[in-house]
Amino acid sequence: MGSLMNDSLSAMGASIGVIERYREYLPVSDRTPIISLLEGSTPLIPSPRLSSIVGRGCRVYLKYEGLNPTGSFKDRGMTVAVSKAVEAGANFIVCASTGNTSASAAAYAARSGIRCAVLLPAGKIAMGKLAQAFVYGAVVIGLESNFDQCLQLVRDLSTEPGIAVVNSINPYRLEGQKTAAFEIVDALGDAPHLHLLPVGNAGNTTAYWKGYVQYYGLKRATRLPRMLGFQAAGAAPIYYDRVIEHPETAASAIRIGNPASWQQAKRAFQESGGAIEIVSDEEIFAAQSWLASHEGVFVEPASASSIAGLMKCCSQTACTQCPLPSIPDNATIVCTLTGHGLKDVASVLNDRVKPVSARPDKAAIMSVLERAR
Ligand code: AN7
Repeated sequence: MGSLMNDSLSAMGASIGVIERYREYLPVSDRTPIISLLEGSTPLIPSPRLSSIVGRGCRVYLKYEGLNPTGSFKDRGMTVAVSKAVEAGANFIVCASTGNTSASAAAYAARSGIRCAVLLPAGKIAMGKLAQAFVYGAVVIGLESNFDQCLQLVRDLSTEPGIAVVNSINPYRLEGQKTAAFEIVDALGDAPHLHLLPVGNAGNTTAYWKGYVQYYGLKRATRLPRMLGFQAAGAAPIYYDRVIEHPETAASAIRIGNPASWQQAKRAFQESGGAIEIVSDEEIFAAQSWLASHEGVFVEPASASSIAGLMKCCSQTACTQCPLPSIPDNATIVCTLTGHGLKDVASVLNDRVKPVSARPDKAAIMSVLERAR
């Protein structure tokens, strides 16, 4: 059914999901039921202001993954993982999550008609993501533990018949997520010189690198980017090269102390001539606010870490192994923005953000405008 229906959808100019778009590079066959919400094909938005901050004729682009169906990059991997789970006869998918994976898993489970359970660190999930897990109909289990302990429990569940784990320890997740690298190369005509992204469980770094290497091997790109990852300073196991027992950051999506794809991501940073760095929560929130108010792009805090990182690289305090100075003039730079800002509105609704109260008449409004001019 898939191909006929999708042919006519394409003919009508409708969008297609990542499995249909990149089928030849993904582990699916005619027997795989395609569970899709038409994820992927997200915009690569030029950022003139970041480009001028970097200077030397460099062009900065934002891969805005917040525009996926559930508001994060997780949908790319979930379409493949859930399609393969259904193909294998699973009737329950489970995942541990800092929020976005659970939202995505719950949506794709709903779409496919199988059940979904999500194991979450209680009280540590942004409200938008929690609302998504509930409304898509998942069994939501809050645990008095952190993400890393939730993931261990999910590993323990994986031996149960009928249950499929859809965390990024499931290789189909990374296969789907690598399509973001394909899209970037397809849009730019080549790989960028530098790619920046936030790092939590490190699956996305691993997936991007896999995608870039694959396209390079197929001669779809003439180069490989340097990969530059950013962890929150209080949750930076790869940067410090040790497990963090009690990771802490207000960027709840990347509050992870023992990443599942640690070694693969470390290899990606090394092989690409890139680096793993840290940004403080203050730098993350400043970057989130700057990006929204200067480029009109609202992302969740974790996603702003790639922007915070780029700004840090352009400042005096950049690390000694920063790859930015070694990229050529007129280079292309891509920052992945992993999740939508509306996922976590509490993070911006602080004391600073209060409406100005005014009498409901024109003169009163005009005096407010005059003060803001
Ligand atoms: C917005 O949802 O791990 O380094 O359980 O939600 O591939 O883990 C989320 C991770 C970055 C980190 N930005 O990506 C989960 C989860 C956002 C995220 C990351 C996450 P990885």
